[in-house]
Formats: sequence, C-alpha cells, structure tokens
Amino acid sequence: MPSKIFDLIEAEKQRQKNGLEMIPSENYVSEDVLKALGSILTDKYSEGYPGRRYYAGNRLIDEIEIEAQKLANKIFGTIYANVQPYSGSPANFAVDLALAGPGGTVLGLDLPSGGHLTHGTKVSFSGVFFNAVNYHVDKDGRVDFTEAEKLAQEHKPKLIWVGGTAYVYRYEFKKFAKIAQSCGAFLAADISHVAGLIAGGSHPSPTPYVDVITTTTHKTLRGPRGAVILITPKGFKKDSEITKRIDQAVFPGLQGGPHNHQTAAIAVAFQEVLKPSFKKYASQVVKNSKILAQELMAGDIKLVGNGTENHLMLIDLTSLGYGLGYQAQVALETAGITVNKQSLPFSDEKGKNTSPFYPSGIRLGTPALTSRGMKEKEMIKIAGWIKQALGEVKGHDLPKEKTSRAEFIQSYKREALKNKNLLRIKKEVEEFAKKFPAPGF
Ligand code: DSN
Repeated sequence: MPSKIFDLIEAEKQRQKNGLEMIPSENYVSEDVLKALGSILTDKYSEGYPGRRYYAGNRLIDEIEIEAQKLANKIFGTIYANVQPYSGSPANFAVDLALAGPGGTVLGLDLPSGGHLTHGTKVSFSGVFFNAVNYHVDKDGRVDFTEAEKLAQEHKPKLIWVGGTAYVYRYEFKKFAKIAQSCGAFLAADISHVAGLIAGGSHPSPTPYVDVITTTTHKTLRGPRGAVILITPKGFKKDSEITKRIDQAVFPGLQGGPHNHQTAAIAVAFQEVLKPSFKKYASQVVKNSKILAQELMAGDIKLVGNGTENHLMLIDLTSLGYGLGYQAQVALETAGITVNKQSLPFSDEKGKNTSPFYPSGIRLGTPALTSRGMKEKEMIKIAGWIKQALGEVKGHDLPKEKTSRAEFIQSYKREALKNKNLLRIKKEVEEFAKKFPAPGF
C-alpha cells in the first residue's frame, strides 16, 4: 500500500535505526505500546471521566482509563491520577488554571536556567495568562535557593514549580517544600524528564514533598506522547477539593474528549514500568550518562556543572568559539548523532550569549540509547565520535550581525554535508547502530 506518508514513515524509521538518538527527552516505545496507540480506541468520544461521561458507549473506555489511573498511582505512590492531558504543556496549563487561577502568580525556573516554557516564560501561556516570576541557577548550574526563597516572600506566588528540561542535578524537592510552606503556595513538580528515573528508583521521588506532580509519558517513562497529573497525599491534605479542581481544569476547562488510544498506550507503558527490568533500565540510563560525561570531559569538552546526576548533560561550547550551538547540532546530525542546541545559563554574563535559536550549547542524554541495550563500553565509543565531530565545528563562529545568521547556517549545513570527517563518522555510527535494534521496530 505505497503512499507518500507510509514511505516517509519508513524513511524516518531507517533514520532512527541507523543513527544515535541523543535528545534526552526522546525514547523508543515497545511494540505493545505502539499497538495500543494505533488501535481502534481512537474512534471513540468520551468527554468526562469514568462513570460520568457525556456520551454513551464508554463502559470499556472507563475500564481502560481506570486501569491507567491505578497504574500511575501505583508507580508514584500518589492518591489520584488524571490521565487525560494531551501532553505536558496542557497538563501544566491545567495545573496553573486550577491552583493559581487566571492572572495568579506562579514561580518557576527560568528557561535559560534549564526551566520549561510552561513554567513562566513570557512567550508561553504561563507568562501570558499568569503573573510569572522566575528563579535562576547559580554559577554551577544549581538552583539558587536564596533567590527562590526571596522571590517567594516578595511575590507570594499561589503556585511554585520545581522541575525543568535542561537541569543536570537531582531535584531538591524538600527544599522547595520549605519555601512553598513559608509563603502558603501550592507546590507542583514537573518530573517529565526524570519520571522514569524516579519510577525505577534512580532519582528521589517528589511524592512526600509536593502537592501535585505532572509528567509527560514519552520521555524516560518510555510511553506514548501524553501526560498525567498526579495528586499526592500531601496535596489532598492541603486541599480536599484539589482532585476536583484539577479534573475540571483539564475537562471542560481546557480540553475536549480524551485520546483513548493514548490512554491505553500509557497504561501499557505503565505496566512495563512496573516490571523489574525497568529498574535496571533506569539505573543504566544514569550509569551511561555519567560515563559519557566523564569521557567528554576527559577530552576537554566543557560541561555545565562539570557532569551530570541524571540522564542528560549540557555541553558548553563557549571555549571553542562564539554561538556554536546550532553548528554543533548540524555537525553531529551530519555524523548520525541527533542532539539539540541549547541555551546555557550565564552565557550572558560572559558576553557570549546569542539567542535561543543560535545558542552556545548543546543538550544530550542517554535514555534512547539505553533502550537499545547500549552500556558503558558503547558510551565511551560514542563520546569519541562526539569529540571528533565537535572538533569540526571550531572556527565556524556565528556572525555577530544578526541579519546574516540564517544564511550563514544554511551555508554551514551545505559545507557540513561535504565534510569528509563527519561523513566518515556517519558511516561508523551506522554500522555500530545497526547492532543495537530499537524496541518497537
Ligand atoms: N521538548 C521537551 C524537551 O525536549 O525537553 C520539553 O517540552
């Protein structure tokens, strides 16, 4: 059944198979998760919640949704789960809506400090519809708790977010709980990046310390794209109406009918998370990340915070030149290694910051590689290729003149495609990657 779309899907499958996916928020799902996601459950409308739907025919959908909720609570030790958010950003919007209210003050980690767009950035709903205040990281890339505490006292937020997308340390939930208590705020942990590590026992759990947890299900949790909102015993004690408020914010507050195929696939992924093999996976993700960081640093690559405590690391390219993040992303992609360009905390201070589109760093991690069965030995090999590829970026500084940047990147892309060293690495990477089949393929 040839069609343009199926041909493109097949080509993308080959790309994923032949390369090394190192964007730390990506992963490979199992065949079972894919099966549930591609099932006929997508045909059904189910506005409402189990036992209280607006349409008929939802007896079996109710069972699926209840099962997904039960599994989520079992994994995270929570008391209530809303499994309907379409993805992470709507989940966070619903929490802001429920607990801060329109125009309410929310305090979250600044974007270049490693925070998420939805934790209070001016260009997202969180900065448009809420009064967003940001805390930052200190010179080592760690949360500046003195500043966070000061901001909490000064602005009296209704809701504080802990979590981020480019943070290399373990989250210190207990310290945030103290700050939230001191100003009477709700505390929400967005654990999207580290949820799988928490579930597998390789990162401390926020459950004893926060009121609400949000997480996407497609990162370290290895599920389909989607998200859940969880209520902790602490959150329920603080506000017995909290589950109702969250449910109402998701539907009808923000969304329409839930994506039942997605809910079923989340439940399938959660069943996999509860297997003993997932514990090993989570622990190997961190081991791989640490050895990769160590090898890169041994090769004179600078990392924010000099390493990592989780699944990701941030390469600081400022010692190699000006604004090299985009060029590094292009060079590595040409070599078959997919990472993402990344703003660095404090590059402003050094006078070297450019813009989020042309930043000075890259972010990479090990969740997807670990799902393919790669271990320490393989990380050492991969670190070698990364070092070689980054060597090719030196001397290709971003123009200071903003208007010439787009054309410069286009011309750098053309040049990279002809770079013999990058093409040689790509061949080696392909041979290597084929030996590690991806789950679900
Ligand atoms: N896009 C996600 C990430 O890469 O971390 C966050 O939403």
